[in-house]
Amino acid sequence: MRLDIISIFPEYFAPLDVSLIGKARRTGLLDVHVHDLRSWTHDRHRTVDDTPYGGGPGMVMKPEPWGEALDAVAPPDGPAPRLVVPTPSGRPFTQAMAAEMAAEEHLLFACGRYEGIDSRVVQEAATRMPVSEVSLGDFVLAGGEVAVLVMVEAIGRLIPGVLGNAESVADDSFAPGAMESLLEGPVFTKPPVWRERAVPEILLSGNHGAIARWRRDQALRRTAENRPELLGRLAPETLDKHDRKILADTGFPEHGEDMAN
Ligand code: ABV
Repeated sequence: MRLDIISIFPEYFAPLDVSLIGKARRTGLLDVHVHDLRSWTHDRHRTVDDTPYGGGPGMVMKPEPWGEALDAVAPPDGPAPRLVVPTPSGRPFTQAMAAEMAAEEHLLFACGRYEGIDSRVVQEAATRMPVSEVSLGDFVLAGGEVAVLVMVEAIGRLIPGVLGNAESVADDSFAPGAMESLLEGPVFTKPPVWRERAVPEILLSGNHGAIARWRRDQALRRTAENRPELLGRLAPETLDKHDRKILADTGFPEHGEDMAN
């Protein structure tokens, strides 16, 4: 898979040399190119921003450098990549979206700064390539760079061959179908007692049926506690009688903890 990233801070992407993604690049599974947006400016100050029409705080990224950058990295006469633009006003980025993007040949990430990129840039790009404006969550970053690092890691690890057998995608909390999208429960390794805390006895029992049941209980409890809205999305027939009893014990659906409490 080819990834292009356009940013005014190419140094932000040094982490892509490291660990899983770094290895995927070295083995040729990922071909990553980071571009400095300012290389498509022509003035002595390499200006990329200007004041917003209509007034208001902050600065907006000018369309001309972005237009030239997108033309250069995704030539109008060539095969079109998917353009991915992180913005708090985008669609929520999910594991399902990461899996779809992992199946693309070529992704082009555009990192905005300031109050965003002049809207005509995405409008025009969308006439010649698929565009996804995506949000990582309801918080505001200083720019799209860190969001792109997050997405590249989430997408990259889903490319066949990138994860080793030791890792493996199948039972991630949000892997489609994994534990029907419950959160994962707690995990333990040796030693069996650490600072007077014993590993739950059942995990040492060798009773694989009982272990699976215990893990599911833990997953249900943790999901009810931290992400009750996920339980609301479960098809009712995926919950057996024991599941329903565990959930009733947590107080679900009447639980509703929040910061106001
Ligand atoms: C992109 N905040 S994505 C550009 N959560 C600027 C801020 C920002 C993003 C996000």
